[in-house]
Amino acid sequence: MSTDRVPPGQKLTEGFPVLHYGDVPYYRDMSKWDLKLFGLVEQEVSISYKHFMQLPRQQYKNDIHCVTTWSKLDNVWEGVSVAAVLGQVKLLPNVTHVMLHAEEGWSTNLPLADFIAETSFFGLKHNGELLSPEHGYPVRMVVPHLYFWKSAKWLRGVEFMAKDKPGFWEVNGYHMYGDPWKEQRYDWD
Ligand SMILES: Nc1nc2c(c(=O)[nH]1)N[C@H]1C(S)=C(S)[C@@H](COP(=O)(O)O)O[C@H]1N2
Ligand SMILES: [Mo]
Repeated sequence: MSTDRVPPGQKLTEGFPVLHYGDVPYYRDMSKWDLKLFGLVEQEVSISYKHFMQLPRQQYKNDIHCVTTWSKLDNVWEGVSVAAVLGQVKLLPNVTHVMLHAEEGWSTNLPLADFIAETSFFGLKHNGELLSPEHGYPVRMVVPHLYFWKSAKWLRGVEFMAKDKPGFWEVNGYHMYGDPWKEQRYDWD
């Protein structure tokens, strides 16, 4: 049994539900895509699609937990480490939190320590397949130790900040941190 891997209030699913606010972006011209690293950095950086695809990749295996109570075990991913991306930029010493910025102004916040955890990464493939448009193509964040809403699909920017600030769902009552093992679903949990 895998109950020790399923946080309280969660149920296992075999499928891969699609959940988001707004429209799925369909890209035609990847030369227009970039990932911006900005905020409290020595110099802002824009990583092109071509450059991002040349960064070293690793395999990751994890379990994911959505706040709407589904969990999915044993996901295999291919992705770029946070260390490889941070190698492109110099952070100022006062950075404590990051805001992940996705297409259409969607965002989510997390502490720097959780962003740079060895288990967090920039996902490109899931279970052997390129991410589908619905699941975040071309690049989504994956932060498996927090509820899955912190794993921004269609990532376009990482903002480095000196204090915490609520992102899109957090403004609407979702928890600022979102630890599934403590059931931090909403800000009153
Ligand atoms: N850009 C963006 N990323 C997002 C969301 C969103 O609305 N927009 N929803 C989040 C939520 S609530 C969940 S549960 C997961 C769902 O990812 P999936 O559709 O690949 O299962 O994406 C997260 N990332
Ligand atoms: Mo979610």
